[in-house]
Formats: sequence, C-alpha cells, structure tokens
Amino acid sequence: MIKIRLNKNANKIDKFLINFIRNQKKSLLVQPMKYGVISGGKKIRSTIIFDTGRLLNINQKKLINICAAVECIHSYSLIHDDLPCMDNDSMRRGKLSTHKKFGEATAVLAGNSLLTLAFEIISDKKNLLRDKQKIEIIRLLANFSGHTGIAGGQELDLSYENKKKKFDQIIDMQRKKTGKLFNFCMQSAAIVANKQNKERIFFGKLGEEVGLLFQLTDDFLDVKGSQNLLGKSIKKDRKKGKSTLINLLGYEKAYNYAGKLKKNILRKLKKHGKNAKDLTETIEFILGRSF
Ligand code: GRG
Repeated sequence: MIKIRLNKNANKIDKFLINFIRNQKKSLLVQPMKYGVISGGKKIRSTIIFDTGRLLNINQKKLINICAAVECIHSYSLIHDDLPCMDNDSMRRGKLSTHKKFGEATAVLAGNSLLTLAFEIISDKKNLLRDKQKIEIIRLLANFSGHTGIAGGQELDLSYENKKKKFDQIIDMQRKKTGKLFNFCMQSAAIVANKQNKERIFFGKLGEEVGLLFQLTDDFLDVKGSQNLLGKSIKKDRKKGKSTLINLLGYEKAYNYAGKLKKNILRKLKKHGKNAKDLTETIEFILGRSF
C-alpha cells in the first residue's frame, strides 16, 4: 500500500514539475535541474504533506505547489551535499550524482536554481492559496532551509566530523539538517487548513520528530542497508567519522531510541483516529524501510 502511494505521489509531483519548468523560459540549467529533481527519490516529504492534508481534510490541489517546492529544496540539498567539497559522493538515486554527470560548476548552479525555483512555485499565481498563506509558507520554508535549518545543520554535520559530540548536539544537528524540512511539511499543511498558531506548532513539532526518525533510519541504513536498494554508497558515516547516535551509543541503543521516538509520534496521532491512517502507515514505513 505505502509503495503504491509513494509511487502515485512521485508521479504527480514529477508531472507538476515538468509542466512548471516547461512553462518557464528555457536555459542551459533545465537539463541538470530536471536530472536532480525528477524521476528519482521516494518523494517521502510530499507524501507526508499529502498525508497531513488528508488528516486535516485538505484537497491535494491546494498542496501540490508546496510538495513540488519541498522536493526542489530537498534535491538542491542533495546535489550540493554530493559535491567534492561536502560529502563527495558519485552515486545518488541509482545514477551518477549531478556533478559527476554535468560537472561541479553546473551542479552548484542547478542546485541554486532549484532552491529559488521552490519560491517561484509557491508564489505562482496559479497556486490556489491566498496571498497571506503564500507569504507565511515562503517565510517558513526560507527559515528552515537556511542557516537556522538545512544549511546550518549541514555546517554542524561537517564541523562535527572526527569529533566527540554529545547526545544533545547530535540530535540538534539532525533536527536542523533533516528535521526542519519535515517540520515544514506538516506545519505548512496546518497553515493551508487555517489552523491557529497552537495547532500549527503542534504539527510542526510532530513533523520534526518524524524527520528525526527519518534521519536516524538513514543512519541505520548506512550501516546495514543495501547499496542497490538505496541507490547510493553506504558505510560512509564511520569512514568519515560522522557524529551519529550509532557512533555514540552503538547500533542497538540507537535503534531502541528510534523505536521509542516512533511510538511517541504515533501516540500523539491517536486522537485523530481514522484520519491519521495514511500518516501512521508512512511513519511505520520510515523506521522499517529498506530504501
Ligand atoms: C548542502 C545545504 C546543504 C544541505 C545538505 C540534505 C543534506 C543537507 C545532506 C544530505 C545527506 C543527508 C544524510 C541528509 C539527511 C537527509 C536525508 C536522509 C536525505 C536523503 O533523503 P531521501 O532518502 O532521498 O528522502 P530521496 O533520494 O528518496 O529523495
């Protein structure tokens, strides 16, 4: 079921992005941008947005621009993360990473262009949201992508290499690097549903926990996953001296921590009953996944 939903969502987002880019002026960067964002990746963040939308009774048509924008930001971060000056990876999503295929300078520019494309997609006239909602969503996405979110988390991740970091420092870094974008996914759906501040924060924080769970699972897969299924190289964290919970606590204790985290997330969703069915399934998938 979850695999069918992931595929269906991925196709919808890909179609939207192809159409959006087609309606823009042409440039030399279109090909590397499409290479980085379309036909690849689980589109799990979009699935979380749609699942939260289902929980809050929102039509997918009101969420599709947000999904496409999130996937642009996520893909930009992966393109830059793979560069030699960062994690230096030559494989991503089962194919050559963008800089290996198109060269480093082009990969930097394609990544930058996906980052800015995200904001064009949200502010687009055809986006069904009200202007006030668009502005709130743009502010949130910018905040979580920059130095207080993804980029800041990545800087911490790189600066923690080969250092002994404490539990709280590792969790804080992972919340920024990965959790904040998941916070955005759930909080933005609450904004679209016109929820009050308290509820927006509730969904945002819950999304951040889901993102943390996703990152912890990424770390487990780096140790025990299959390179073929993941489409990227594995066993890198240890080699690079990455600060992960596994390296701090050992695999088993880190896995137990993730198990408790998942339980807590699901407990908080209980009150939403049947409406949380898809979201619950996606969260179960996250910790159990092999790709
Ligand atoms: C370069 C600004 C900048 C940030 C990089 C996202 C990131 C920060 C680094 C990538 C490496 C990493 C472990 C990121 C954590 C997020 C994560 C687990 C990414 C992989 O996400 P998936 O599994 O990828 O959703 P697909 O390919 O399915 O889209």
